[in-house]
Amino acid sequence: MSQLQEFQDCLRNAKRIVALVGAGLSASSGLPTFRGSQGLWKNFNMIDLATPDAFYIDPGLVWQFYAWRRHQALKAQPNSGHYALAQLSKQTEKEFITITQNVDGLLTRAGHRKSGLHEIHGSLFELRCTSFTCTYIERNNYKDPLTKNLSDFGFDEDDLDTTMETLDGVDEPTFAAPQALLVDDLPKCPVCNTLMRPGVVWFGESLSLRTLDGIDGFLQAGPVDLIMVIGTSGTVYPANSYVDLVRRGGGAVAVFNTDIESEILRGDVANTWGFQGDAAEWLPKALD
Ligand code: BJW
Ligand code: ZN
Repeated sequence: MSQLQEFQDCLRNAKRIVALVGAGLSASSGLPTFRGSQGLWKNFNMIDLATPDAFYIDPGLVWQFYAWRRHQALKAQPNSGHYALAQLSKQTEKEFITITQNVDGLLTRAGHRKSGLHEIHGSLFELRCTSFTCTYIERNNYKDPLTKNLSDFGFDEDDLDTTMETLDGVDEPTFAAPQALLVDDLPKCPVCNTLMRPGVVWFGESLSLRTLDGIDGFLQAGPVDLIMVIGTSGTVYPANSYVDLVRRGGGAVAVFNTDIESEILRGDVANTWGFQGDAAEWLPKALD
């Protein structure tokens, strides 16, 4: 039996399924990943910008980066991988959740069932007040640009010099030269006029307890038969911990990644499959 047939057999019989999703799922929608050869923004390592320290030191730089990311995400379209997961989320005979590390909103736009979608690193379209005494949160804010001064991303979008070549030759956008912005140029809380921040989870920050509880609730309700690990390097905790958790409980693991040299697949592990290539191409085939 081929790997794909084995996987599809497992999927057919599986009652409880988890998809763990990372940036690779949105790569073919034109959104760059974080790590690896295509994971670097021009002049900036984006991992350095995804920290509370970076925001504290230069909120203008970090806000331009996230304004640019929001703009890219809004321009992007969900791909067939997003749609395949959205379809699975609507199958009533399966219990299925997606744990996505992506903040781009593309699974929601593909029609993924809301109750089974856990955005553990937050959303580009959520804004939070930075005042310790104010709890103001704005959800589903799709305004673009957010402020007058967050409209210029420092490059001409049509200028191909500001793009990188992806593996399949499609030009990928890069965040280029930011301008110096003051706090007054950035989004302010409508309640207390304090600086707002992107509603994403940066390194060293706690994840939303509500989101974690939702995931734990599913994991504790019964053994998971299958976890699909899609387009993630699996380097970030706690997202990566779910794979071992499912495996220890006897669940099967299927990895969809362009780079299949993953720890998860080391050794001859039973009920573990690796599908190398674009997740957007594999998922519709595999979940068919
Ligand atoms: C394709 C493809 C295609 C390409 N098809 N595949 C030591 C010091 C300090 C902290 C720590 C430490 N050790 C551990 C920690 C904890 C830390 C952590 O994990 N650090 C590690 C890096 C070591 N974690 C945290 O700080 C987390 N908080 C925390 O632990 O709090 C304590 C706590 C835990 C639990 C409960 C309560 C409290 C927070 C982590 C937040 C991560 N935030 C970011 C930014 C989000 C906002 C934004 O988007 O800007 O999340 S960082 C970044 O990495 C982003 C991503 O979601 C995340 C994961 O990246 P992902 O998605 O895997 O992308 P890549 O680029 O890494 O991989 C892409 C993959 O796709 C590759 O494998 C490609 O091959 C593949 N690919 N094209 C299929 N077409
Ligand atoms: Zn406020």
